[in-house]
Amino acid sequence: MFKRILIANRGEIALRVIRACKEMGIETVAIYSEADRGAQYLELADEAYCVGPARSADSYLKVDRVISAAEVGNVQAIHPGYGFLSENAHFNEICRTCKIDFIGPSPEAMRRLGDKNEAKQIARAANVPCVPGSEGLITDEAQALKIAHEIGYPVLIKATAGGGGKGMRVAQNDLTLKSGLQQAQTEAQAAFGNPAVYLEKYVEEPRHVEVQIIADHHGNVVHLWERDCSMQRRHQKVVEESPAPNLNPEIRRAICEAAVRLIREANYTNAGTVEFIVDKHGNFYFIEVNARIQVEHPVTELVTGIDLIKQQIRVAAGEPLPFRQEDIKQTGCAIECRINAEDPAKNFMPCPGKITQLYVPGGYGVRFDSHAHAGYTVPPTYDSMIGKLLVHQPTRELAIACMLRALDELRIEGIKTTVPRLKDILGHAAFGAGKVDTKFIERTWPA
Ligand code: MV4
Repeated sequence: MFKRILIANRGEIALRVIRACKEMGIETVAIYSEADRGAQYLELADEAYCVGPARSADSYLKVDRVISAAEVGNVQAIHPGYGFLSENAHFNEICRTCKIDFIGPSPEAMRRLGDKNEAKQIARAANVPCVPGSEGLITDEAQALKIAHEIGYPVLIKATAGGGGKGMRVAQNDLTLKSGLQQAQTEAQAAFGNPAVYLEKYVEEPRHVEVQIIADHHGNVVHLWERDCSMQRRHQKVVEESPAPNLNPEIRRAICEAAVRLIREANYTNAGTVEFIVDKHGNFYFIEVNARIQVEHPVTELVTGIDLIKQQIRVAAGEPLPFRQEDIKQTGCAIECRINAEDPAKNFMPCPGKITQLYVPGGYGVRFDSHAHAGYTVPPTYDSMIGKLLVHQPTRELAIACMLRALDELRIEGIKTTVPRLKDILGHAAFGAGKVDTKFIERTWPA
């Protein structure tokens, strides 16, 4: 087992990993930028190194500086968290070269699944349903038009190097397909250095259901059931929950088993999430794999009772998973609300600033994962999430009531937050009825 781990991240996920390490008797090395100097969570690490100025590109994304901190800190492994370098196969390779264990998949698996078109080929090989569309990449306009006529409009143009909704365009007819292709390829080249795109039938108002997976180095691959992440706004998740409400048990089992087949086919190890969309008829389609731990991982921890960060560390250290598929039960209902420093009255414009008062809710079944504290200044440089409020109760009705009580108890003074909108969502009849789809928020509260 590792003696010392560097956390190549910041904020609540850095604190989450530090906590897991401390409970495992593993020392921790944290890194921080000038913008995070003085943040209280850094004091919980055994050592902390400044890796540069506020701008991510000059600090958290600087591979040479992160590796230098790992060398100076004399660590055996690095936990990348989510975002930043967590899905950077080049960084993953550099860790391998420097004989520092990367707590995540191999560079090869990360690269294979990071190419969305290649990930679809792997899905097909694993007999996992994919959205009808182009067999591979689009090479010319005529081919695109032919496929669009076969599958029918609307179609989605997707960048193979994209993901998370980046580099996607909807085309309703031949004209917008031609212009959309041009724009998508130009954008993809600029954003990802790879213009390649593929086509899919556009599934209207889908639900977004993802399956948590963990795989060790001994051939064991298990799923930890699903999360429904349909409550999104501009591709940013707002509320996540498990189980997915109103999901037919046969579909639940089929989706989870398909995720396991795909991860096995991809020779993927450690924690990962297989993302699907589900249409209104209950058909599910593979979309992409997130080759990292995700913001919403605590939702799964609550319904399964498994500490995912500790399991990641154990898998990276070569240990076999301590459980089999039949041991993993989905118990009760967990809901997560992301708390962002944004102003709902100003179209969710980020509003960083100093938190003067923070009153954290508690009580039966309440968890608050956050690095924030009274006196903490939310920096403008990074994404606006300051914490996650979670509840876990025997039923969804009890979970919603508990979340509404906890949201009412949560006090964050000095900055604007998304708490008022979260109360609107959790209190909405459609949400209570589990009638959730990815357009719900934008449809119910148009910008
Ligand atoms: C789709 C889709 C509908 N049809 N693909 C791609 C990125 C991933 N995170 C979600 N993506 C989607 N892919 C097809 N063929 C719907 C989504 C999607 C979505 C799309 C637009 C706006 C918000 C969305 C939220 C979840 C899923």
